[in-house]
Amino acid sequence: ERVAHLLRASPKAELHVHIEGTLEPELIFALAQRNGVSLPYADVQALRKAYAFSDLQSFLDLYYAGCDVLRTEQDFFDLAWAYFQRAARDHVVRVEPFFDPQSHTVRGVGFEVFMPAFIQAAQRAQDELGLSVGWIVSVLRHLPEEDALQTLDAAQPWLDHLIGIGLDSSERGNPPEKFARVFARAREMGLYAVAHAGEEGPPAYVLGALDVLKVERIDHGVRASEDPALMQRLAREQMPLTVCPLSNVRLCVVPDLAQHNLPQLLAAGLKVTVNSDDPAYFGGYINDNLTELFAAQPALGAPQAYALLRNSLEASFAANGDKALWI
Ligand code: ES4
Ligand code: ZN
Repeated sequence: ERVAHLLRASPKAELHVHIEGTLEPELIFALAQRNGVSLPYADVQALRKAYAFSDLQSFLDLYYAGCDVLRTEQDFFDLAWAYFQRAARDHVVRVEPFFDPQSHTVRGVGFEVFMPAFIQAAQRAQDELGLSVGWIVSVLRHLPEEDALQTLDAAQPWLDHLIGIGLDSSERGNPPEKFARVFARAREMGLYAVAHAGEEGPPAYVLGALDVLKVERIDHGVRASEDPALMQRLAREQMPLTVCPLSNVRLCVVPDLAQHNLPQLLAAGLKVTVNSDDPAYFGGYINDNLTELFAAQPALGAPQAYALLRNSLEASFAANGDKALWI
């Protein structure tokens, strides 16, 4: 209980959250009404009931369908501002949200619609909530590399407002190597690099993200525990892992929180962080992820709580001066 309070009340960074994954069913219905979009669900409860996933793809199908109600600059502002207010309540001081441009450009909604909204919401978060924001433009790995290169081109005018490049969507069959050119160009543009790897995919995908994409964080990475040599390397390099416990349970990556391998990853000396991924779909924001995990795992106590919170701030891409303020 004492540790749970420490976890909830302490300043922390959220390093793995998809802004489209913070779209709550209530907002889906409100935006559908505002935009004259019809939904194949009777009400909010019916939609929530559909959030029963068997794997990553079964989730992604609903996640991309949910995006369809996002049409105007106001929609994207409302989405991001609602999330920032929610994050501030969990004492998040720094957030590095992903956004998936291709889930919008495919519907004819371009950077000129969502970027001004994201920039304004971030500015307001800084001014009114003291919440620091760094946007990560994420490309969809189930689509061709050429599409990702075009997405990077479209992002170029907004570079001042971006901190990194990410890689998400269907992992199996879409190894990191497919995006070598995209990540090389993003690096030339001055972006930090992260990639989802070792969520559903094998440890080899974590290696590919490190060696070919040259990422500075691994998103998920929980399957690294299947490869002892990789574990030793991740520990030696202090490579941050942005682990999302409730996501892993909801997507059947692990059977339940009690069997999550996060304590073993921490004990092996890896730089682990706890994050919320798609909180509107997975049943909890960052403090829910922390407190539910600790409640389910007797091996987690105050030392682990302190390590996870400090890791989150250290692994952020915030300027060193900002980090010095928090750590
Ligand atoms: C995602 Cl949990 C997860 N994995 C991969 N791609 C994603 N995009 C949004 N959530
Ligand atoms: Zn994710």
